[in-house]
Order: sequence, then structure tokens, then C-alpha cells
Amino acid sequence: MFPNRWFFCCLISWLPCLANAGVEPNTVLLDARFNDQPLNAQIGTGGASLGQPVSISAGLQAFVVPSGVLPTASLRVRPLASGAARFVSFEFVDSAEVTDGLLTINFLLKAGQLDRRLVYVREQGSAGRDFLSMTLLSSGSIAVSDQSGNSASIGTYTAGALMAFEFRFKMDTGRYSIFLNGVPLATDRAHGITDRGIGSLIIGTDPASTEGLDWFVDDVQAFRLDELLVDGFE
Ligand SMILES: [Ca+2]
Repeated sequence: MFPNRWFFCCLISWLPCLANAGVEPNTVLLDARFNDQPLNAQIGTGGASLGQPVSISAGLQAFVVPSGVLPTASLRVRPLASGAARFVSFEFVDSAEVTDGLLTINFLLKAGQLDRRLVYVREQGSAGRDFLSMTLLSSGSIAVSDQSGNSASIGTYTAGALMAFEFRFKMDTGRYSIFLNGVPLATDRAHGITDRGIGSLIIGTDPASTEGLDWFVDDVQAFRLDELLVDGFE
């Protein structure tokens, strides 16, 4: 079975002593929950050690807002104009890039209204390696593509629903799965990248996204897992 929340809570409690552990198994690479960030203001870009992204595109408002829309304080992502792709980019502690073993990336997402939004998994420091590109469409469909060139419609979403997404990567075999609220949407897809590792999660809009629409993000987390402790990692 996949490690339960108790396991992740333990991992998070170890974060201070793991801060300089590099990319060893059982390392918390990212734990951005926004609960300790200044409210009703654009979040800083100090990186994973501060629970913040590393960059935010011009024209994208990324305010930390109080609990209410989500159970705790969250990040409200609002494009201030349409016509361009704009991103909030998260990286891992110490600019780590994971090249082997098991990696899980998870986050909460809530759509104020149906719209076009993007979630990308890329290498550290740039965005040329397409490990995973998930697009939530204004039709309510969810699509995925990657460097291997295979794109697919994998599910649907609704406005106002709390969505817990989880991406599980087997870096040794170059394959990944996508889960929504614990249900697999895509299983054992080959991403097609062999020359780099994973080092960023990028959330944003594309040129057709609607100006002024709010989406909410919380609990943006990434863990490097020990294969010996994980059974059934898809
Ligand atoms: Ca939160």
C-alpha cells in the first residue's frame, strides 16, 4: 500500500534535520502550505526553504488568502490579463533535482470556475524537459501529455470541488501515474526523459485562460521515498 498520511506527517516533522540531506530517500523536498505567510498579499519568491515559489510571472496575482475557500490559508492564483502563459514556479530544497528512486508530488486545487489551467513537472532551473503536462480545460476535461508525445484525456473536474492531485514518479523506469482524490486517472505512463531529473512544479495559466478568474492552491508538497518502505507504488 502507499504510505499513509501518518507517514507523511512523520516525514514533515523531520524536515528541519533533513534540510541539508540532499536528495536522499525519505527527504521532504517541498512543503508549501501557506499557513505562515502574510495574508492578502502577493507571496514571496524565496523558494522551498521558506514555503514559497521561486518565481511568479508578471501579470499573475498569487495572493495568500485566509481559510474559508480551502480549510486553511491557501494561494489564490488570478491572471490579471489573458493572452499569455503565466506561471507560479516551485522548486525543491537546495535546488535539488531527482534522477532516481521514487518521487511523489501532491497538491490541493480548487477551481473557482471552469477555465484553462496548467500544471507542469519539469527539471530544475528551466522548463525544457516535459516530465508531465496536465491541462485542466474550460470544458471540464483533464488532459495530460509529456515528452514522449502521447497526449490523453484522463478525467474530468468541476468548479468548486476540492481536488487532491498526486503525481507518482518512478525515476528508474521513467514512468509516472496521476491520482485525483486517491483514484488513478493515468497509470504507468512513460515520460520519455532520460537526461535530466525532476526539480520543479509549475502551476499557471495559458493564453486562453480567463482574466480575473480565481483558482486556489494549497499543500504543495514533494517527497523522495525509500523504495524499501513503499509497496505498490504505481
Ligand atoms: Ca494551507
